[in-house]
Amino acid sequence: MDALELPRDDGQDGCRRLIRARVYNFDGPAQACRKLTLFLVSGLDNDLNPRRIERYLVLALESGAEPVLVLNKADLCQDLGAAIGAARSVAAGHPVVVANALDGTGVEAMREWLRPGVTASLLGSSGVGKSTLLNTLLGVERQPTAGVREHDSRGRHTTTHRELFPIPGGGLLLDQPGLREIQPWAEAASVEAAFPEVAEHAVNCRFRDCRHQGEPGCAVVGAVDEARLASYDKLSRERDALAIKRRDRQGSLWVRQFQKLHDKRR
Ligand SMILES: Nc1nc2c(ncn2[C@@H]2O[C@H](COP(=O)(O)OP(=O)(O)OP(=O)(O)O)[C@@H](O)[C@H]2O)c(=O)[nH]1
Ligand SMILES: [Mg+2]
Ligand SMILES: [Zn+2]
Repeated sequence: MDALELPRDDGQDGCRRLIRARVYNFDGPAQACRKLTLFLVSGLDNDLNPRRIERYLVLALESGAEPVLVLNKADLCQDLGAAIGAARSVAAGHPVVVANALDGTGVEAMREWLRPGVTASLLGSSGVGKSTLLNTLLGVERQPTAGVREHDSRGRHTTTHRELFPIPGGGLLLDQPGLREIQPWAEAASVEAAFPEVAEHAVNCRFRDCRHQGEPGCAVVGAVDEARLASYDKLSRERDALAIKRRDRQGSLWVRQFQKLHDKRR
């Protein structure tokens, strides 16, 4: 039996003491019942970067979490339709939420995923508004926030440590420092999952091991958006290169820590 102090995730104040019985079956410890959600936050005060979103998506899928794309700072966006279209085109079918953390517009939609039993995390570059989103969800200014640099909208790395907050109404939400740069280290499946249209067309390639780089009878080149295919190729190469290196980059470290945190709480 283990005892853990957990912040409540059912919207009530205070802590609860969770007495957890380890249940073993023939395959080892019983499977987790907590759900992991990753809010991949971008700021619309800058051009949306589809290549960065693809990386975040691979990272999320690698961690086993359910990804939700959050396009924050909707109030600063000139062409919301175009931004949403750009996000959808790289979202691989995962949900896209448009938000304004300052006035709360769209933030309510995030509660859809913040329910008892869910551990969620905010992930994104510095200055995209992760802590502001958290404060709005909490209804109090718990985390400090700071203005971005005017000329390029970059953040100031205001949040410096990870902290998990119970959200009124349910769920635990992790606020954390902005990622400086992430490297995919991913398993094959995560890159494939972030680019479903590649696999969809690849079944029609003449050669089973087609790399979609000009081989005859390739069904992917021409059918898949060129920039997407280039990104798929780049991420796949990075994955292959990293697979033989030590996996201690920021990204993989982060995933391990998130998983550890998650494991502790189930
Ligand atoms: N106009 C507008 N500004 C926003 C919005 N959300 C956040 N901001 C502002 O953006 C700046 C950065 O917000 P933070 O919440 O500190 O960003 P962060 O992602 O937590 O940044 P780090 O902690 O450095 O990783 C602050 O000045 C916020 O007030 C929004 O929806 N609209
Ligand atoms: Mg912050
Ligand atoms: Zn091919």
